[in-house]
Amino acid sequence: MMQLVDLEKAFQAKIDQEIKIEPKDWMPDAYRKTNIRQISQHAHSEVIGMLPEGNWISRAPSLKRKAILIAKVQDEAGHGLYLYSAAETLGMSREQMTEDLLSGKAKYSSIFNYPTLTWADMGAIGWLVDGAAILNQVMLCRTSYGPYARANVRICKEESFHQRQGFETLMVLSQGTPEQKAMCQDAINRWWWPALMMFGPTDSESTNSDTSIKWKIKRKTNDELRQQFVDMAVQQVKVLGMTLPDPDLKWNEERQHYDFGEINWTEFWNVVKGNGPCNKQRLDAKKKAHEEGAWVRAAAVAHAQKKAARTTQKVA
Ligand code: FAQ
Repeated sequence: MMQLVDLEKAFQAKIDQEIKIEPKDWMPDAYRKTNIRQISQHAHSEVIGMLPEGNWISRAPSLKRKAILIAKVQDEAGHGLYLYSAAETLGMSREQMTEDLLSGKAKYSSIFNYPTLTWADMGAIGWLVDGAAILNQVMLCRTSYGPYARANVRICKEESFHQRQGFETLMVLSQGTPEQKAMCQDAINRWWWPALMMFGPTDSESTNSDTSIKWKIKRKTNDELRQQFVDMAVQQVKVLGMTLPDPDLKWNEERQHYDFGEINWTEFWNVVKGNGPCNKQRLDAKKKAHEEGAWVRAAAVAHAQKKAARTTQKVA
């Protein structure tokens, strides 16, 4: 029988050779645990992430915009489902994940605890929030756990459409009336810093990065991805004819990157700990939807049981 230390060595060798880890493969408990943690947080983010945009479906400025927004919000629900399924392959039940979310035990992305005050926020979320999410998820298409990597491939295909629709929404506003231009700039101002926080704490404060990089769950650090995002956004905002709300943004010839200002980490941790502007509202909405959806889950189970019983009868 193989010793634990040999199993661990064989596991790391597989990771080093870029062989995906699949559900039935041996894996260290900590690898299983941290994947469950990250994948379930990611799933919760997609699902809670529907709420700020869902807020604008009934107020979209045209039928076309409404149809696009509905499709986008539905996509986010789908992403949540792919991810919950990926986490289930590691032995975590969907019920447990939901319970952990509703009790406040499980985290979801800080970004979804900010309010959506104007229609321009739909553009800013698409451009900045989906934009930040894509950078992260493109990296996660190559994550070492097979089901999570494959879920991210599907997610990224849809997410790139989300980013473009957001940018296009802002593009229209940025070429509109003075009020529309001001609304566009205001949304960028409010979403910029929270979008930078999405990448997580700075590398020196990131508790999970070292092991996640060793196991190729993450391929880039939080600060590397954040820098990539800043460099990209600085160019894109010029196309909009708008500005980013950071007086310290400046090209650094030596680093070949843009320097940027200090992130308000006190605000970040405050939001992560549940004290952001909309944390309570988001969880209350999710709890209400869960309670009101109980009959749908019961009906789905009853239908599945009936179908299974019929199949068994036919076989007999
Ligand atoms: N918010 O040690 P690290 C989307 C926590 S999807 C809240 O660096 P890690 C789609 C972290 O969990 C957006 N908590 O952690 C969409 C950890 O606590 P723990 C979500 C955060 O895991 C668009 C602690 O801080 N994407 O937007 C945050 O190595 C539009 C220490 O941090 C994903 O979830 C945060 N921002 O790196 C939907 C992608 N950052 O768990 C609708 C997958 C960190 O030890 C509309 N996740 N924390 O108690 C990841 O890539 C990673 O988990 C990171 C964090 C990069 C988010």
